[in-house]
Amino acid sequence: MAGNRTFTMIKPDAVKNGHIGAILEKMNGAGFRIVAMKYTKLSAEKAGEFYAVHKERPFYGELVEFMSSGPIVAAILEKDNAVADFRTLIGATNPAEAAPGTIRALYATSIGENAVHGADSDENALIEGNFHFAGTEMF
Ligand code: FUP
Repeated sequence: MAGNRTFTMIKPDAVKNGHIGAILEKMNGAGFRIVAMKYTKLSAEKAGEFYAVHKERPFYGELVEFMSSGPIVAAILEKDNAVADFRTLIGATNPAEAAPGTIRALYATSIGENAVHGADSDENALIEGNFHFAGTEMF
């Protein structure tokens, strides 16, 4: 059975470009409830740890540099079928391929600076949520 929580980050490009409010509105409008949220910044070390699964990929260095380049919004969101529905809402990794109206189609600038993160499985949603919010009160 699909779980009801996912994990997201509004990435440094979208924060810098002033899209936090619009993106949160899209999430709320699609029926996601905020369980936990914070405005924070990843160190290069923490960003590297978060994306460790991509360590061998050619874009890893740039990804870590970008994700630690400025503040982000990290959040745990709740909705039926959260992981799959959220990935539909954000659109394809490459904004050029993202469906019209999706968050990445609207706000991402490139495949590397693609506005938002969405967990890709229930298991990773839990791991990533704990990465940012272990010990934090959830609502
Ligand atoms: P997604 O699950 O859609 O976030 O995509 P991936 O897990 O495949 O990639 C994670 C992040 O790596 C992307 F958000 C951006 C970066 N990336 C690149 O910079 N270049 C690529 O070719 C693929 C991913």
